[in-house]
Amino acid sequence: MIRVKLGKNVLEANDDMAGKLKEQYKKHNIKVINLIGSPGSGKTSILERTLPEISKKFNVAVIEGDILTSRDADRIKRLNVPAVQIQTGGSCHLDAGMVGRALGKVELSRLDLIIIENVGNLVCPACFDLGEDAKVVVASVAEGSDKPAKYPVIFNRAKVCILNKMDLLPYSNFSLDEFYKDIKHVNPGLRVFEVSSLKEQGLGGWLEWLEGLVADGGKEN
Ligand SMILES: Nc1nc2c(ncn2[C@@H]2O[C@H](COP(=O)(O)OP(=O)(O)OP(=O)(O)O)[C@@H](O)[C@H]2O)c(=O)[nH]1
Ligand SMILES: [Mg+2]
Repeated sequence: MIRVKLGKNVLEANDDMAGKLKEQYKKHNIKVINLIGSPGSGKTSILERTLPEISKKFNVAVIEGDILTSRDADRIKRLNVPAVQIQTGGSCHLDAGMVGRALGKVELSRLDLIIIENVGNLVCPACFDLGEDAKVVVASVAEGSDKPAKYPVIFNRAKVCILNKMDLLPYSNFSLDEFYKDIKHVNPGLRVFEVSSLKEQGLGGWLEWLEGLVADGGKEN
């Protein structure tokens, strides 16, 4: 009983803070993506393919969430894209307070888009609003096709799913039929883009969707 109450209070406090973040994003006309997926599903690899393209049209910054290390932020900075690393020190998700503090380290007035790469986890990040315009869930062929059925909350709350590592399809028992059947059940409106970030394949639809989101109110160069 007490555990339920505490959980509710934590989420309510987070929602209050997320509301403040939303106001900040709106004031500066910035679109925000919350990228969520299992460890190793390819979130940073997708960013490494996405950022060089989206940066041609829009000013982007990345907020990276990890338990330890700044390795993902270092990968993003190599692309000359501003990146702030949040080290949660153990927490399995980012919360709105952490993101609020990270925002102090980016130049909001010149940005059109912030992409937040959440801590690798399909469970907790789904419940913590970061004030984003869209949650994007990254699944991968290597994880198996049953993930939408087993982790329905994130697949339900996401606007887009990137199914990564499609190059591994011939070498795995991943069933596209099962994957899409479960998605239809959990979130029939979910847009799915099948990609291989390794082989740079299938990224066009995703980039088009992202550019469309930012152009809808962005400060185009
Ligand atoms: N075969 C294949 N491997 C990929 C693909 N995308 C990423 N990888 C590999 O998967 C591994 C994990 O990729 P990351 O991009 O670091 O994954 P991540 O989701 O950011 O991982 P965390 O931040 O630790 O949660 C790396 O070895 C990548 O090279 C892909 O499309 N195909
Ligand atoms: Mg990563």
